This record gives sequence, C-alpha cells and structure tokens, in this order.
Amino acid sequence: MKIVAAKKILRANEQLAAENRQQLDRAGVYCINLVGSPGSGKTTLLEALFSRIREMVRPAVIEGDLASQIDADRIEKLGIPVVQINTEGMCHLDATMIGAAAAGFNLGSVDLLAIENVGNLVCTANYDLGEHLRVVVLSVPEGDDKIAKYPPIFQRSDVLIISKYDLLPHFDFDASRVEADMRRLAPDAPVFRVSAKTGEGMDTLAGWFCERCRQGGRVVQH
Ligand SMILES: Nc1nc2c(ncn2[C@@H]2O[C@H](COP(=O)(O)OP(=O)(O)O)[C@@H](O)[C@H]2O)c(=O)[nH]1
Ligand SMILES: [Mg+2]
Repeated sequence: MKIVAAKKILRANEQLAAENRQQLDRAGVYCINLVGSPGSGKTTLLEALFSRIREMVRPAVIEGDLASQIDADRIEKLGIPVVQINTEGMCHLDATMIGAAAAGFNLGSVDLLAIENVGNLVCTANYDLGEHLRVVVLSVPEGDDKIAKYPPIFQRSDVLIISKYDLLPHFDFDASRVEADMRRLAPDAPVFRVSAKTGEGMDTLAGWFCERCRQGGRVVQH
C-alpha cells in the first residue's frame, strides 16, 4: 500500500512539474535545477555564474533549504530577485513548491530561473520540478566515489559540475574516474571542472549556460 501511495505522489508531482514547465515556456524562462550535497558549493557557484552572465541573461533564483534565509540573503545582496523556500524538514523541493514560489516573480523580466534544491544526493533525484536542465554539483572534498554510491541523481542529471577544483592538490580525487562513472550513467551529459573561488573553468561554464538559454529560445542580448 505504501508503495502505491508513493507512486501516486510522484505521478501527481510529474503532472504539476509539466504545468510549471509550460508556464515557464510561455514566459520564455529557461529553468535549471541545481542539486548536490550540502556544502558542495551550489550557492557560491550561482554567485560566480551570475557575475559573468547577468549582462546577457536576466536571472532569478529559488532557494530551497530546511530552514533559514541565509542563501536568499546572499543572492539578494547581488540585486537578483530571489524567493526562499523553507521545507521545514523535507529533504527535497517539489513541483507544488516551485509553482507557488514562481508566482513571486515577474516572469516577464526573467530569462534564467535557477532553483537551488535542498542539499541532498538521494531524495532530490525523484522530483521533477519543471526545470529544463538538471545540474548536479559534486565537489572535490566529497570524494570520487559518489557517482558509484549514489547513481540515481547522476543518471537523472543533464550536466555534472565538479566544483572546488582548486582543492584538487589536497585530496585523493580522481577526476577521470568521476567522468568515466558519469559517462556510464549519463553518456550525453557534459562535465565541467570549475573553481568558483579561483574562477578556473567558470568562463567556459558561463558561456555554455548562455548558449543553452539561447538554444532554448530565450533572449540572450538585451
Ligand atoms: N576552496 C573552495 N571552496 C569553495 C568553493 N566554492 C564554495 N566553497 C566553500 O564551500 C562552502 C560551502 O559553499 P556553499 O556555496 O554555501 O555550498 P552549498 O551548501 O552547496 O550552497 C563555503 O565555505 C564556500 O566558501 C570553491 O570553488 N573552492
Ligand atoms: Mg546553498
């Protein structure tokens, strides 16, 4: 009985996610769902990304955390529209939450909506939010065995970002092993090695995101 209930919840979520995607498409908004462990560098990555692309793409952010508005405050400091969702114990965002949060923006002035999901490599894998692109962030200090240990989230992601690449000399982290594991699960997903701290790889990543927005039919030049 419990399994049936879980399936029903997931099916209802998929329907709502499809509605979110339609709404975003109508408004010309490209949406990314950023997933990864707590502390993998998701917010720092968004800060570094926006400083490079905001002249070309108008961003907005939905922040998901169990509690606090720490990340929303960081994004607000950049003058970027942001809505914070506090899940109060839930380990992932769902499509209902995103539908409600998206109502807090004027979508007509947004080109790229970035959702920072709750830090978690397990639960977030099962919930489509209506995004166009799921981006998984794996940081060097987490270890190079995480794809092998937590396959679903990597299999269901469109892009892998290996973050905190500046820390590579201090950890036994084999980036080629990670890339090979990712290729097995998601052969078409590009892999980026970046450091938001030193800027290594960030310009390439920013250019790639701009291109994805453009290909998605979203306006890039204003
Ligand atoms: N060395 C290094 N530290 C980073 C980098 N990106 C983030 N951090 C640090 O990692 C910690 C967690 O970052 P944060 O962006 O809040 O992670 P989140 O929980 O995934 O959003 C903070 O102390 C950041 O300063 C990076 O590229 N290099
Ligand atoms: Mg964060």
